Amino acid sequence: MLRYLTAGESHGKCLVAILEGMPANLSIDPGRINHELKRRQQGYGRGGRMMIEQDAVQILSGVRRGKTIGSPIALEIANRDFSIDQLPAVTRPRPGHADLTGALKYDQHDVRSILERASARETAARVAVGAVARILLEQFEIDLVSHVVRVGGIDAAPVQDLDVARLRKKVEGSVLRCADSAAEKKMVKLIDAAKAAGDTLGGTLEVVVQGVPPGLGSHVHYDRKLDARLAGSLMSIQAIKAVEMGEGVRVSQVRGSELHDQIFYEKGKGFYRKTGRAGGFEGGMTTGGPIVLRVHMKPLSTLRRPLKSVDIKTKQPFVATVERSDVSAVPAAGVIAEAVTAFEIANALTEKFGGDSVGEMTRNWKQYLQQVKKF
Ligand code: EPS
Repeated sequence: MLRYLTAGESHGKCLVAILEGMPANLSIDPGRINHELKRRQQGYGRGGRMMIEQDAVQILSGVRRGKTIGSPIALEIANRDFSIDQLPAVTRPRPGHADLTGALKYDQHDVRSILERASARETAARVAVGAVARILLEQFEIDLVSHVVRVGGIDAAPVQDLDVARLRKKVEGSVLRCADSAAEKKMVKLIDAAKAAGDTLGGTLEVVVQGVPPGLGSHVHYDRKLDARLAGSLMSIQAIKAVEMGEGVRVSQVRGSELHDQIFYEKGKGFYRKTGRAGGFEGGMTTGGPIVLRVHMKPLSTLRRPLKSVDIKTKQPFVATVERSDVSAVPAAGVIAEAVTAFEIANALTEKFGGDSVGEMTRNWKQYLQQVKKF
């Protein structure tokens, strides 16, 4: 079983993560982790902070001569903007942020003590963990990518081809990680307009995973259902308000005959489906088909346009002051969603195939694929 913890504040010294349960003998290239960290820093609509930070990982433990040894892996990412002790106290909570509720709960009269940890900066640590999980997934021929399907009110044309390598080619060079270049141009304009108005924008992203064998997760108990674990993890990403799998919320609008993916069989090919409306899950287990997750992000809550709030010290209403912030971070949320998805799938793989060494896992994986093929 895999587990991890993160620590660190947005303007603290660094972010750290401890990842426990990774099998031994996995080659870890720090460059691979840094590649993911860099992807998270990109995307049209980000603010001044991303010009300051150049996220890079230090592996502090758990890796010897480039390979995991089964012990906890400690990862550190330094903050260039390490200024937490110099920054002024904050008494003006932003609607939509953790500010007010966190201050009430932890009895903090300087909201900075809340917002520093609530900040989405923490996701750099999660992306580092996800990058290690991804390296494990690669051993088992599992690949994944995210792409943006909506910013504000603008929708991209639905993607028909779910091949991850082809989708990656389409979105990786794009400023919004969007496969529909005409829609992307409109999204960029919308972000510019929101920026000019001192406002912010949310959006929707999709994560597509391919190569996952059938039977990860389990129907037998609520806390072993992989779709539920994934939904919880994705929902825990800052600013995410809804998560869908496959047809998602549309399942409540159609008849069963229009929804369920019918089952076919061919000798040599085995069991297969012609549709993927379940999003890759039945009974909380992977079906073996592509996993499609749709994640909805609210507009960021740090905006220059005044929203009504009350100073916690004076109890007087105030009008927000100008603050450095992103306008939109939907592409970054996609990279973070990939990371938490990679972690959950890697965790389910270690549960199914054993998590002590890569060799042991590989043997069990190959035998299981044979079992499924012969079934
Ligand atoms: C964030 C506010 C901004 C973002 C930050 C998340 O930071 P700052 O207050 O320093 O300008 O840039 O995101 C990151 C630092 C990051 O690495 O993603 C917030 O309030 O959540």
